[in-house]
Amino acid sequence: MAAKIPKHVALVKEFRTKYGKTPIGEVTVDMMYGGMRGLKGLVTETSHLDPEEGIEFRNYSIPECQKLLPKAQGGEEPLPEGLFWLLMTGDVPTKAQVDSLSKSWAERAELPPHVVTMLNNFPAQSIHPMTQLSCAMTALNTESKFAKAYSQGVKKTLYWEYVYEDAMDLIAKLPVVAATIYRNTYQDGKGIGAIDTTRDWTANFTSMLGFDSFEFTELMRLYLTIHSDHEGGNVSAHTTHLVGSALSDPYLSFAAGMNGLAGPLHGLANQEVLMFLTKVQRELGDNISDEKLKEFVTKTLKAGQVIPGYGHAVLRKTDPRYICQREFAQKRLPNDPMFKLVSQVYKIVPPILRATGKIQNPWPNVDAHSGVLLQYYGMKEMNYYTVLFGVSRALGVMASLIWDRAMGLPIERPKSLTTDGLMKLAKATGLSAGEKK
Ligand code: CMX
Repeated sequence: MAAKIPKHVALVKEFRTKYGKTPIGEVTVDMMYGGMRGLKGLVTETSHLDPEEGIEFRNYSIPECQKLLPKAQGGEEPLPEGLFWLLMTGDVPTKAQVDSLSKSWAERAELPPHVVTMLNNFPAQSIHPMTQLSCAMTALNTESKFAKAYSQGVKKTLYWEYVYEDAMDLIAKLPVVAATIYRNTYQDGKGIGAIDTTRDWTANFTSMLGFDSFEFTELMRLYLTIHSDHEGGNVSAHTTHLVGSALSDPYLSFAAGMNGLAGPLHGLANQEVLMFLTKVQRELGDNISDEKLKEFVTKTLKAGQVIPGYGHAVLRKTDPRYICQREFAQKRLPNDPMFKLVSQVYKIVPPILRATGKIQNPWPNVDAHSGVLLQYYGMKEMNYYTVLFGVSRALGVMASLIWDRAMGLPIERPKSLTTDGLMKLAKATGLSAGEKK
């Protein structure tokens, strides 16, 4: 990083000097009222989302990452450590480089006592796991090396080094926080065990959760790799970036991003999908006919509800993150009744959504598949699923935050307008209800 950053900063400087005034696309009135959909207004170095091809991590697709990134001994899925290395540097790491990250994260994993006490004092059954996660990550900012260095007047060009240290600590501590939440909420709160510095990040996490099967750990390696980054405009990534631009430390920035991930239109959709599938099973029983499923989906839409796990603001085809989870299921649990239902939903839902004429993307996204895999391996607590998404998302948003500070990006502050001001700018005339005298 220390060698790459000055080169990239120099490249951007030259680019801005020569092309700084070049317009990139346009801003329409619809974009401003429509959640800024399609508006090109952010720089994110770590990944790019193509509407047709899906996510590319530093130009590598998911199948390429599955092939190229180092694996655990005896494993077939990529280690998330390798993905983090790739996001940070743009290089595919060696196994030795990945092992060094595993070791470093294991050594940094210990939580300060006040965070453990806080988590253990929560009435866990009545506070959503995502709320517990957000509170714990906020309280961890006592550990921020960046906040300390900033208060001591560190030079701007060195910010990234302290953000890097915080990012490494945060990623290391996150599975311990997440496993504590799981144990406190769904079990007796005991038995989380100690971190083993010879094991990888995911193996330590699944063992703290209490899931020791090799297959579940492999699933989690894949899961934690593919949920990490989805370029910069999604709610959790954009929020982390925005809050970080005020120089709030990485813990505060990440916690803010997690509050966004907790929304049902974003990360909470993985919980909602399993609830939807469970409701289908409860109401329609086993061996559901296509006709009955169609009726159920149509009824859900008529009631004004979304079909969770379907649709996307950028993607215009089946999410490759859905496809790789489907392939995992086809290989390991082809006869699972819930997987069969997920496959049937995949066949039935897109034509119905397309027929509404208003839904831009009728295809499934990442959240449509993850829950069925988790429940197969015994993790049936749906309210917890978004926490797993959050653990993975840390890899992407922290890598981006380091680059934000390395590039010296300023505080973010786009211009907003009132409708009145916007109408004047658009030279709007001939309006009836909205026209001003
Ligand atoms: N079910 C029902 N209606 C849907 C729909 C779905 N799955 N997806 C989109 N629509 C509706 C929208 O609500 C919108 O309706 P109104 O015009 O009445 O408000 C209309 O179709 C147009 O929406 P769009 O332009 O196709 O989609 P957006 O970019 O506005 O929204 C998303 C994208 C993901 C929020 C939306 O598809 C959705 O709500 N999906 C279900 C929730 C979900 O799976 N979220 C997870 C996304 C991935 C992630 O971030 O984790």
